[in-house]
Amino acid sequence: MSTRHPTLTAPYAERADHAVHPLTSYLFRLMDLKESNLCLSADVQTARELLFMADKLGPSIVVLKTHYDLIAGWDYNPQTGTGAKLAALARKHGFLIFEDRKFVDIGKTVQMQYTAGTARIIDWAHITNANIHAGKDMVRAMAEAAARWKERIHYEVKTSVSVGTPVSERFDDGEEHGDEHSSGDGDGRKGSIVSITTVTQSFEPVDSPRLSKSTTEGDEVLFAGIEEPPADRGLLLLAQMSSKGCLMDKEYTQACVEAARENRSFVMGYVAQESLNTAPNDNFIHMTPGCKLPPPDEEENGEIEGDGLGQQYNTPAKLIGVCGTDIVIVGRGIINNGDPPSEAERYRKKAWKAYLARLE
Ligand code: 6AU
Repeated sequence: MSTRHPTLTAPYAERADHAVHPLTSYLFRLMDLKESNLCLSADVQTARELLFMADKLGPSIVVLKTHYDLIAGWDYNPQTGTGAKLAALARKHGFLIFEDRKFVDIGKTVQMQYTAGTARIIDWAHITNANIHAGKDMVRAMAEAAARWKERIHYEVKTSVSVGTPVSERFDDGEEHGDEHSSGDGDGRKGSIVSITTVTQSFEPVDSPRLSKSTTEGDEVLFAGIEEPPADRGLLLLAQMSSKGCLMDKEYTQACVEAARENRSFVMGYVAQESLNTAPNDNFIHMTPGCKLPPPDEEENGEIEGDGLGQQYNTPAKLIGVCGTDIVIVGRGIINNGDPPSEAERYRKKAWKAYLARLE
């Protein structure tokens, strides 16, 4: 780890001023405002539970991480579905949505997976992540797709369709209607009914970065104290993993650092186990999973047991204070607790305390 890089002792509010990526800058400001450097990994089983957790734990977190593909009952409707509902809760409580999709493929494929298909991830997730084993070009491909998306959503397409559907009486009443809907040849035979369809499309500038003005419950409730996030999308590079025996070596991690520096307007930072800011002007944000606290009555500095399936855990104090991460990602440590909102608050306080201690 690079000790004493300036970002390790700079307050988040100050780092917001120097961040290249608008969403990173926004996130640092949000962290400062909410006094939270906690990301909830909402790995629950149903869309209902996901939205419940987002609503109840929203006040304690700055990022909510999803794996949309493990959620049963995910509704793909872009206007009223699960993504749109999550986005409404994000606006209500002030958090960003991070879809932990770990994209890895050739550039063209990831562009399509990111912006289209079933889930249309880019529409509702402010942040996503990528494993760059396929090569750095894939990051550029995603950046280009995100830039095109931003350009497109600046205009919301309003389409109204009016169809002149013939009413049944006109077929059945045996009368001729000498209007534009009927074409009779005047020989007494029944005229055929011509339906007129009018499609009007208008482009309206979207002032707010939200994509869809859905009527989702709570949509109009906005978190106070900060404006809505910018319409930019951001990427985190999966530079190191928390799992035992992870095959990502130093060379791979270094390639992530290079890819991040080459794509500063799209790459916000890393999912990593330690701070990777080493160059003087590096100000990337770091998010770290594999985080757990011992029960409240136990010694905090002891070893934390893994999950038996390869996951390894460290405390917020170690990850933030020693390893230099910015945001801790916590899943089962919170959601498996009997009282998730209180447990989220316990994690938020511990993680924030570790950050304040790092500044000293
Ligand atoms: O707190 P947990 O162990 O219940 O959940 C950790 C979450 C899971 C993992 O898919 C994810 O964090 N994760 C990641 C991410 C965020 O990319 C990388 C990693 O190295 N380890 C890890 O656990 O949703």
